[in-house]
Amino acid sequence: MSKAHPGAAAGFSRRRFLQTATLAGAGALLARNGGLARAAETVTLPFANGRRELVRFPQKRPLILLTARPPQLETPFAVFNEGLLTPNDAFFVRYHLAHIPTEIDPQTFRLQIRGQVNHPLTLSLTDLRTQFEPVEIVAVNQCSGNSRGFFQPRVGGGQLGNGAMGNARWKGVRLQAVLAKAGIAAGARQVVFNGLDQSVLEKTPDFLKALDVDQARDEDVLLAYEMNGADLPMLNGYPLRLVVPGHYGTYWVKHLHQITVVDETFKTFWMNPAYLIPDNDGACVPPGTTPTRTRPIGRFNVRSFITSLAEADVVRTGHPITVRGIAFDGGHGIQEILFSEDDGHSWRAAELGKDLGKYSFREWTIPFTPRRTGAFALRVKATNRIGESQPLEPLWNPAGYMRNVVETVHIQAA
Ligand SMILES: Nc1nc2c(c(=O)[nH]1)N[C@H]1C(S)=C(S)[C@@H](COP(=O)(O)O)O[C@H]1N2
Ligand SMILES: [Mo]
Repeated sequence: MSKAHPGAAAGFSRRRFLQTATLAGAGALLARNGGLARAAETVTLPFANGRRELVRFPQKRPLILLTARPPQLETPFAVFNEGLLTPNDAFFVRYHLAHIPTEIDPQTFRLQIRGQVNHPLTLSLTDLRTQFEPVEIVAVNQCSGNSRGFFQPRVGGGQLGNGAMGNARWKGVRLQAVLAKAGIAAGARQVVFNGLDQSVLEKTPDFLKALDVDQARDEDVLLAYEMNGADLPMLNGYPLRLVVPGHYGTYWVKHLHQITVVDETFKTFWMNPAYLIPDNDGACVPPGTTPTRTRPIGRFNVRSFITSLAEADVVRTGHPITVRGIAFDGGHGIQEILFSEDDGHSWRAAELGKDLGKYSFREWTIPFTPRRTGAFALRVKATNRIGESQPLEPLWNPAGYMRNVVETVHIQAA
């Protein structure tokens, strides 16, 4: 754990020191099961068994604990009202396998590109930074199971509130450019991505994800080494992760160290049976039933949230306020936000805020004056540029993926 002594090597960069130091800390912390730095606080997500501890992991502020091994942490929802970019220390964390890296030496780290390519490559982080054009893109990362805890009837899996999402400015190089340098051989079908994390039990399959070659060649898919202007936090994939804008987080492989081009549709547990959705428009089936046809999960559906008011907040009657929130979709961009102060009976158009790109959270605001005392059910509904919107009633599927019902926040005016 202490193989790197910051003082030992001349010219050791401060960044390297900080990274190494933090990761050593992470290792110690994560190894001591139950020895996590516990904040005294808990939060209660608004569904049965929603009580959660707030826990501080390395490089993170206190986040909502779902599981400690592997780390699964949710962003407290109030963070989404602080700004359009989710700070690195507040960004959610999702892992499938318990053996996660806690220390990675950026000097010896290598990314391998192999398989059905004309020139297999082995690239250092410096190679990536110097041989390819740097690209930045603001994009939402969201877990397929974000908001699963709200499913009725309840479904198995991590009972998440709405905090398994985040928006960041990712910097890296185009996967397209790296694949072009390696030269994809004729007949190649898919590109498979492997991260450094491993399962503890032999029978748990390694976390491998695949994209079709065409998708992998999309100019927006990045190999990212920075997030919001800093190195990726360890728990978000240091030193390199895949960024697949508009697509669910399951494809955003962290600690990415191996890219294999294959001439088949790759079969891995994490592509099938995991992460399959009903093969229809709403990715839904009648509650309690099993889909007959499925397909791999893909792009985000449209979502929108009120961030400036929370459930049970009290506002002053007759006092004008600005209600604010965020919306996003799978990469077409948000066209319109409608706001209702009467539980969806009437709607008004909200004003859209700054456009940080079609994959980003889009801010919206609307003036609201409660003209009477009592309960108000505020709702928000977004539509994207190709006319996709959100259902007024929740759709259901057995894995609890892709929730995107029109959200409601109940407040009181007094
Ligand atoms: N190596 C690795 N990458 C991974 C995963 C994982 O378990 N291992 N989980 C994926 C899933 S399901 C999600 S939702 C995102 C979460 O990204 P984050 O932890 O940076 O928020 O990482 C993805 N990349
Ligand atoms: Mo996920």
